[in-house]
Amino acid sequence: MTMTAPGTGKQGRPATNDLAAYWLPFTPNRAFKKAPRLIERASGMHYYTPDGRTILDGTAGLWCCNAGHGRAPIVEAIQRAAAELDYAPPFQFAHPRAFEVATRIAMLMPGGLDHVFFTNSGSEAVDTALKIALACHAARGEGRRTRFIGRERGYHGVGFGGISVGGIAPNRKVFGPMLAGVDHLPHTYDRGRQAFCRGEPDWGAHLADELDRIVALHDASTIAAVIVEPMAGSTGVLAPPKGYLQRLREITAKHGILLIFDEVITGFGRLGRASAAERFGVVPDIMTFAKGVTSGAVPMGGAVVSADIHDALMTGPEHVVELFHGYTYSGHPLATAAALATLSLYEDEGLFERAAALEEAFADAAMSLRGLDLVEDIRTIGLVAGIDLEPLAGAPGKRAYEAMERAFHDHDLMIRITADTIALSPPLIISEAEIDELFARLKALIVQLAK
Ligand code: PXG
Repeated sequence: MTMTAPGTGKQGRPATNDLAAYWLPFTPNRAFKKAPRLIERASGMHYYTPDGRTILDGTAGLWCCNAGHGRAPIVEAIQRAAAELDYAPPFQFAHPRAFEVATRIAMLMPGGLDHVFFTNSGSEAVDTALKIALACHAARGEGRRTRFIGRERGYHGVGFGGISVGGIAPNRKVFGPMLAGVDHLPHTYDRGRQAFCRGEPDWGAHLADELDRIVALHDASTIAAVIVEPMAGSTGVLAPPKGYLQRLREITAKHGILLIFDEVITGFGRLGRASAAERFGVVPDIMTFAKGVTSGAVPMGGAVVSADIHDALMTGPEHVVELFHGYTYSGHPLATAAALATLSLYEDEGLFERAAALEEAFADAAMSLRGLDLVEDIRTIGLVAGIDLEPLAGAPGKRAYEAMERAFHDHDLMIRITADTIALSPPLIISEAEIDELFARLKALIVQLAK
C-alpha cells in the first residue's frame, strides 16, 4: 500500500499534462492516451485544438450545444450569476430564477406538462421520472404498479434505473440484476423494410402492439410506466415509425400506465420543435430533458410532469415533504442562469424553426453519401443523421472507431459513433454551406476508410 504523510499530498506531483490520473468516461482510455483528442476552446460551430487546428462540430458536443459554442448571452448570464449568487440550497429554500426557468420550460412543453423537477443530468432526470411514476401510483393507492417497460436499444443514461429500462447490452451486462420487474418492448429498426429513410419510417407502428402482449403477461395492475426515447439517439438514430408513438399512448392510457418520453436529446429544437412530443403530436405523462436546456454550458436536467401526477402527490400534512427525492444542485443558480439565457436565445434567433427549415437540406446532404462503399444505411430526422458503416469482419465497432479518430485527426471534424454507426447532430446554428462542408468532409473520410 502506498502511504502518504497526512497533509503533504503525494510526493513527486505529476505534471499537469500527465494523462494517467484522469479516467475518461465511455472512452477506450488506453487507445485515447496513445493519441489524445484534446480540445482547448470553442466558438460558434467550431472547436479549437491546443495545436491550433479548427474542428467543425458535427455533434453539438454530445448532442447538447444546440445554440452553438461560446454564445455571448449565455456566457455573460453565467458570469453575472456566478458573481451574484454562488449557491442556494434547493431543499426548503429557493432562489427566484429557478421558478422562472421552470415556468419557461412548462410554457415551451405541450399543454398538460406543467411542473418541473430539476436535476443535473439526463441520467438523474430518468431516475427522477421513474421514481415520480412509482410515487404517484403509491399516492393513488395503486402501489402494486412497480414494473417498468423500456425498449431494446433504448438509452436512458447510466443510473441503475436508466440501465435497467435501457436496452443497450454493453451498458448492462456487468452490472448485475439491476431493477427488478423490468421488461422491454422490441426496438423498431428493420433495415430490410426501412433503409435510407427520411423522417419517420412507414413500417413498424404495429411493434407498439407488443405492449399489449407484455401487459397481458404481467397484468396492467403491476405496471407503473413505459419509457421510450421518441427518437432513439445513442443507439444510432431511430426515428419512430409513423403512428407508433400514438399507439403507445393509446395502449398506456387504456391501462392506466404512465408514458414517459425521454427527451434528453430530442428536447429543445433537435427535431425542429421544442419537443418531440410537439413534433409527433403525442403528449406523455412525464418528459425528461437535459443537454439542450442550457446548450450544454452548465449541467442541468429535469423531469416535466402533468398536473395530474403532481397533484396526486400534493397531499398529506403540509409540513411533510411530498417527494423524498432531490439533489444538492437541483436548480443550481449557474444552471438556471444558463437555461434562461439559452431559452431566450433559442427564441430570439428562432433556432427551433431554423432546424425545421434546414431539415430537408440536411437530409439531402446526408443522403448524398448513399452509394459510397461501406455505407449500409442512412437515416435522418430533424438535424440528426445516422450513417451505418459496414462492420469490419470479426471486430464490431472498430470501423466506426477508426472513422471517429480519422475524422478528428485527418479531416478536422467531430463525429459521434455508436457501434458501427456515425451519428451527426450539429448545433442548430449551422449554415447550409457548413452542412455541405460537413458532408464533404465525411465523404472524403468514408472514401479514405474504404481504401
Ligand atoms: N437519456 C437519453 C435519451 C440520452 O441520450 C441520457 C438520458 C443521459 O444523460 P446524461 O446527462 O446523464 O449523460 C442521455 C445521454 C451518444 C451519447 O453517444 C448520448 C448520451 C450520452 C453519452 C453519449 O449518443 N445521451
